[in-house]
Amino acid sequence: MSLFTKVDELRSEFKQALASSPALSDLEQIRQQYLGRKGVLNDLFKQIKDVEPSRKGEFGNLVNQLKQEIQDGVDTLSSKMVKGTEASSGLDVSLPGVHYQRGSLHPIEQTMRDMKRIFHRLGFAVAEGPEIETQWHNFDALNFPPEHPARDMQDTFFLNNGSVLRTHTSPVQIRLMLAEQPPIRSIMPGRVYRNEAIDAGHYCLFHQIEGLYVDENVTLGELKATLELFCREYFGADVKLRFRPSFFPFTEPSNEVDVTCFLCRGKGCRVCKQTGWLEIGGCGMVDPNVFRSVNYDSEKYTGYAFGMGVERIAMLKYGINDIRLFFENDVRFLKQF
Ligand code: FA5
Repeated sequence: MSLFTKVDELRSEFKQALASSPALSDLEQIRQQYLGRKGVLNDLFKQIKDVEPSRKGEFGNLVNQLKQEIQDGVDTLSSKMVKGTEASSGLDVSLPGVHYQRGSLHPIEQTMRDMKRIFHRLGFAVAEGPEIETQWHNFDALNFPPEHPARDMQDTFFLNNGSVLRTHTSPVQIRLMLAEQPPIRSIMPGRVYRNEAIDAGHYCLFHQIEGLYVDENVTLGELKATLELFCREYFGADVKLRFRPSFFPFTEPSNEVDVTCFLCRGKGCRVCKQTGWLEIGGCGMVDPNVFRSVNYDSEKYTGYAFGMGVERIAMLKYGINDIRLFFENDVRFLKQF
């Protein structure tokens, strides 16, 4: 290959090297490879002695021209890259500052706080209990018979040592009554777990707020009045409540509490399955068997209890039609609260 062809070849090699988006450190290597003391251009200059005398001048000019092209190419690209680095690392002090987004409370935490605030005004203290519970607190002391379906593996997460992830906040009632004597007027907020199929209205973990009032002569009327007051405060004065007869082993009589559907305002729609009502929780008068398991005198004391699903209440309040949104933590959802 003639030395003249070699110059052309080096030029196109260099252009390819520049076009391959080298990093800043690679660019320095390219400069050394071509322009360094032991670089290819110095080699070419040394070979000028092998060119026939009449073309020595022409060859020298060609190599000098290539040297300049290489110098310019490396300089231009490296200055572009340095500028880019400065901008991305915020070195340009004339640019406006970066604004950080501030976090906010999760809608479930907000709902719990709003609910607690209302119950606080109604005279309720706050108590808490563990999320890993003994079967005695979660079931036996609450009058669940041994063969009750809620104890089934299908509904309850069992741990290897025989404890359970609490399936409701009602075991905190037991802990509270074992620790204190009546009168008791307390709410018990917390996370609960159920081994159930997940859908728009059900999740395997959710939050409840339990309520318990025990004293002499506590009546079902007081229970209804308390829940009505709470719902009016929380949902607004026009909300309607419905108490449906139901069954819980730990209350007698027992009711399920429904409020008017947030979407159709009671007319009937897809969300409320055309009933106009949505269930928010269960309630009832404490069963005397529960008083017996905590050594309370069931002849002397009566009491009411309720347990509400916090996610369901938040869904009603904010018109959310899928419980899973609370657990996905998509910022586009969370920042609306
Ligand atoms: C109970 O858990 C009773 N411990 C409530 C109670 C307390 C009754 C005190 C009487 C006295 P229930 O299984 O119905 O009841 O659950 C109560 C509320 O939790 C439901 O009304 C609903 O709002 C919510 N809930 C139940 N299962 C789920 C679930 N898988 N996902 C989200 N919320 C749920």
